Amino acid sequence: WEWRKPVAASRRLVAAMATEHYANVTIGGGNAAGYVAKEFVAQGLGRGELAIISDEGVCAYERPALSKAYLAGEGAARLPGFHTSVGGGGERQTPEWYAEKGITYKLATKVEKVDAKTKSLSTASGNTITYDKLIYAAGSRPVYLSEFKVPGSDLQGLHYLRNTADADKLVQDIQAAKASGGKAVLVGGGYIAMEVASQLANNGVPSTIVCPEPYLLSRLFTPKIAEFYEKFYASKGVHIMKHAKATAFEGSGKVQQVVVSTKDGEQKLDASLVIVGVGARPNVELLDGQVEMVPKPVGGIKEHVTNARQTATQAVRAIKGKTTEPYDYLPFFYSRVFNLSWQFWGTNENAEVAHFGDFAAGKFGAYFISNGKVVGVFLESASPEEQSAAQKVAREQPAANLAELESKGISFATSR
Ligand code: NAD
Ligand code: ISD
Repeated sequence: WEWRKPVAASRRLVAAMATEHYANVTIGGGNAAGYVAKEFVAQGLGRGELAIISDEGVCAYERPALSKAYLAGEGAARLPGFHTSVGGGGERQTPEWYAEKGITYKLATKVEKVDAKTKSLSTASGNTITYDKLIYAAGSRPVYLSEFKVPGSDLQGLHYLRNTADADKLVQDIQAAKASGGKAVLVGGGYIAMEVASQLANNGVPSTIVCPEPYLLSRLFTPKIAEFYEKFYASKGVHIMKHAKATAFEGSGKVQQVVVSTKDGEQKLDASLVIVGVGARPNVELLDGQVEMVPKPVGGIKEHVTNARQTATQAVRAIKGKTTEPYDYLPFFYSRVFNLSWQFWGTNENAEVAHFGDFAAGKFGAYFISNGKVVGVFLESASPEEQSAAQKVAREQPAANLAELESKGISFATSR
């Protein structure tokens, strides 16, 4: 027995050393984490009172840049330029910023288990961390085509885009395609496909969007709005295949061709790189069975970059006892492609649409009406004043009818 004692004692010592405690812990190092830190600092934070645990290798950054300015070729955005909270008009929170504020930022650290009852979590490297308050901000991951067993979906040259590591690999392949005259295929007809296709065109790489729906971004655009963007993309040399599905990827080791099936049959597209944007899944498994979730198939917590920023602020205010108000969020979406820029506030669910403006000149919009009220507004190429007026309309939901909205156009919002 004698020889065992020191071993047991040293095990206890190691266990004691590996357990850390923080008043506040944030799991996830995405947009929300950066804004959590910002709000804690604004509300007053003692040294050592906050730890952020992230499996990414860099401190929180403005994720929207990855499908936009990060891919721009010359003058592209790079860290530390777009660390949070520059997108929300705040300071650039570099690693030094967190150190100065006394915030522990654990990079490249994967949380493997959370026990909400005992308020503790364990990391892949075997450390245990306990907390008083936990902010769960683990974000999403891409939907992978391997989940659907699409043949060839494990070939090199297939890209997903969620973090800087993904974006760096994509930039390398874009540069290689540029140098060798390669072509790209985009699988999916949503945000990633549209934003990345515009950057490929800016880089001089020809591309084809393989869109399963009858028109682009069909969960938000109307057919008339989509038509404008589709014509614009065509004028920039982006080919769009609709009602089309990528059914296989071919090549030896690296992708060379994409098999696409449409209602007219099957064809093969040459591709030296493929970008897959077929949706995202929330990373909620760590809390499975421990908290209430949005029912499936949506699952998890609805997320958008503005929502991530605002929920972060709300969570910190609630922790600090500064608010008991329920969270009030007006859904907002936006995109920037080529020299275009659109915004949408509110909802488009089960709504009738009043289009307005000059589609030929590229300055237009749409009101979405449900039960006699304006519930959503879409604008392309709008001034900041027009944008604030549209946002106010979507929030206040005034009564209106289609004919009035079509004839008044943007002045319905700006003259209120
Ligand atoms: P998305 O939901 O915008 O588009 C998904 C597209 O993939 C749709 O056309 C869909 O029909 C298609 N699709 C779905 N399953 C498929 C399958 N098995 N095979 C082929 N196509 C399939 O998703 P995304 O473009 O991948 O973007 C992912 C997420 O990234 C978005 O949900 C959003 O949160 C975020 N994002 C947002 C912006 C923005 O707001 N401007 C920009 C980039 C990314
Ligand atoms: O507006 C955006 C954008 O461009 C994104 O990539 O929201 C997303 C965020 O990253 C949230 O997913």
